[in-house]
Amino acid sequence: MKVVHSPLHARHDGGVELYRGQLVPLFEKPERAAMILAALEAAGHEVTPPRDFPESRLHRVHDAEFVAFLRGAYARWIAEDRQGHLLPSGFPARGMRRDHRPSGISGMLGYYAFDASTPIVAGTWDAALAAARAAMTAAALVVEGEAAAYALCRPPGHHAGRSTYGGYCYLNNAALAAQYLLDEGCRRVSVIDIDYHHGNGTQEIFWERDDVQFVSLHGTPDTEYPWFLGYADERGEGRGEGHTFNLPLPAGSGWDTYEGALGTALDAIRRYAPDALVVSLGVDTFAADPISAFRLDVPHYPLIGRLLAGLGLPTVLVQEGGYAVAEIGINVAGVIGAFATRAA
Ligand code: Q9C
Ligand code: ZN
Repeated sequence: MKVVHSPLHARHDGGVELYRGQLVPLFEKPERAAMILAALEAAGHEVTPPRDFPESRLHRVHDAEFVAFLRGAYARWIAEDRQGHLLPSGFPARGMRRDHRPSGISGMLGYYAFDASTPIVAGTWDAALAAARAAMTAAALVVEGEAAAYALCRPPGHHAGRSTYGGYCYLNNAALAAQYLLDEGCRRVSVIDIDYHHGNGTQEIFWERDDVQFVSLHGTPDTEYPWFLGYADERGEGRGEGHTFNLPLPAGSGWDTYEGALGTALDAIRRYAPDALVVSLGVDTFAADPISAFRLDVPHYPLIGRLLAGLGLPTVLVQEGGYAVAEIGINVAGVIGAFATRAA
């Protein structure tokens, strides 16, 4: 399978996150992409760089002022004489104003961010843009006739909304890929999100749309990040009603529970009958993941790849989470290798 990847991801490095009361080095680190790339190259997959795209492609999914904020945030921060990484320290909660965007950088951070685990450092914009381009390039390859393509995105994207960032995500790579497929001729696209965490950003972006189905399998937000979206009673609104489908599972779930839920998700996609599929591929469902609590093991990832390929759809796979760095390569390569074999 063609793998789209840019070394620019490595510019997003050196950040810290607020985790259980401590500032700790970001779990979402450059070694993740290096391990995935090494495993895919060893398995013989062809690696290709992202293409360039006009900025207007980003605005199909994201608010233009939000994109401009992300691009300029670090320079603003330095200009206001602050140092190091940008992390927000205050948010507009219930009873406060959400309609006014403060002009100072600290207020702006709280306005656009929804957590304190997503730092902006000097190279964050370059890396986020390269990841978005990788996802759109993988979509372009599928439009041009590839059965499937994989975008090795870092930073990930599924928590980023139309004008919000968080959960290690800045631009929503999977949403950009789905929108690209629609803009280039697909009538309906399904997004299946199998990252451990609910893809709140992708859900929000397509909430009122009937040309995108969003199906997600994840740790229940009642105890798991991102806590405030991803419940089973969220089903979309307006034209989008019935096109969002959440399958929250208890922390501690193993393969038996997971396989059943994945089957239910795949049945829903078959009923929607899309022209193409986007997979938000997180492997933080792995038992040894340091921030997640499902119990999947190495042999389960090829099974997931086979089941996804069994839909028989043109497919763009987009990397999301996965923080057990030692096994991230073998687990991603397990999905991609099995998918490529089954789809061929
Ligand atoms: N106690 C992705 O996998 N911190 N993002 C969670 C839990 C943020 C995960 C803290 C986790 C974000 C793409
Ligand atoms: Zn995740």
